[in-house]
Amino acid sequence: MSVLEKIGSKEAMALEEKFGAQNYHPLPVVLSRGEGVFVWDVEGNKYYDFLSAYSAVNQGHCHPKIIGALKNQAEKLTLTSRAFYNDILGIYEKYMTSYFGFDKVLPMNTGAEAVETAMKLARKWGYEKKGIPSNKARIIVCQNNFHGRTISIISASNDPSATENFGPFTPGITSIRYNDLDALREVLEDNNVAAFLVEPIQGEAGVYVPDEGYLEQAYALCKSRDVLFMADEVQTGIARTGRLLATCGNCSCPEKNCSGTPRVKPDVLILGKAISGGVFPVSAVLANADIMDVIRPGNHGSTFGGNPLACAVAMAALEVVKEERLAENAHYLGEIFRKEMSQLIKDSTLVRLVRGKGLLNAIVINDEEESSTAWDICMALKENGLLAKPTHGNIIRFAPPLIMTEEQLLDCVGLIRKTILEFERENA
Ligand code: IF1
Repeated sequence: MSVLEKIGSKEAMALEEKFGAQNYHPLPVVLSRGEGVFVWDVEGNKYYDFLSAYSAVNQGHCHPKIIGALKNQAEKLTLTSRAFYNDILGIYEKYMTSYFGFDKVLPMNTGAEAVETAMKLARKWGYEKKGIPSNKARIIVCQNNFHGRTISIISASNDPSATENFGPFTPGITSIRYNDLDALREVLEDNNVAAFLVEPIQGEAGVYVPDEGYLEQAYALCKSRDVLFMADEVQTGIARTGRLLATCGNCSCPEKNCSGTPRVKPDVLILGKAISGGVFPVSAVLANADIMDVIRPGNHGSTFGGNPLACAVAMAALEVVKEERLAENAHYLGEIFRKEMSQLIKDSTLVRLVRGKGLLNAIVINDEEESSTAWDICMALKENGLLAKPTHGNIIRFAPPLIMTEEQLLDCVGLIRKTILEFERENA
């Protein structure tokens, strides 16, 4: 069989079962094509993608501008390593720092690598700039966080499935309740705290939006204690929440509905996923010079970090965000989506609440976290032509590509409504 010979769903799943590490439990659908807000399975069935590869495909699948940039660069120079200069990294670094409003950027590949980079940066800054005694630096994180799956990052996790039998863990990481300023104030009493690492909205936890003012007051507390405020916007960034950034720092934001007053300008901004529109692994850590300059040659890096292909793809993907006004669209459609879901809550006993910002939303199902109801509903949604995935047994995340039209969104609302009400009747 030729390596690229077309295979059916059953065979594709069997191959993964037989030859792949079983580190995921995917919905039983085998995708072979994506375009815009749609994906097709190998049998040719068409679906709305309501997950967007966990907010990596904000610009829609296979966006022509991004694919064009990929093809063009791929025919010139894909990778030099950082042993040599090349003609696109400096241009990219200037583009990124101007786009997000920081002095410096450290390019990496995955979100987890960017988070690890930020943690290393914070520790080094803590020792060399804040004067924390050697090996005493602490990083504060929030319970129910998701920052990736490396050993140091899961050392900050309280999710047993992420931590069980992966010890011993990296020391110097303390977890506090999310959205709890008293807990943060208390832990910052320790002068050895170098940084506070936080998701502006906790995605995996179930799209938890903190109280209005939490981020701003947390930022103020950090500044009062000379602690770096590090925003993990791997999932909430790149227009997903209806602003270019959920922290919405004083960046060169294109959106017009912004009040213009920067809510929080992180000391360290962590980006990934949709920086590349889902076309290539690209992540980045941005900070001003007084922080980033603690990193010197030999301290950090990666073979592919900032490679020419990543630079070309990322600049095209970020241009799309501005040109197609994705932040404004996410803001506008998000309001409609939550309003429609609120109506569904009134008409259904199965859906308890809806929460989110922009087009990062979740519905909470009226069942136990350990139940399979959310999964079962996602299976029914799949049969009705919409792909979504539960984050927990009773929470379904809805995150379509930000290029969606109002007509398509309302079509999806209709599919979700139809599926939920049918599911309710069949399981009454
Ligand atoms: C999986 C979750 C989402 C992230 C934030 C860093 C990373 C992620 C806020 C690491 C990655 C992905 C990982 C992916 C599923 C997805 C996910 F369910 F795992 F938690 F989106 F919520 N910070 N999130 O959300 O970035 O190294 O993956 O590039 O591992 O299953 P990465």
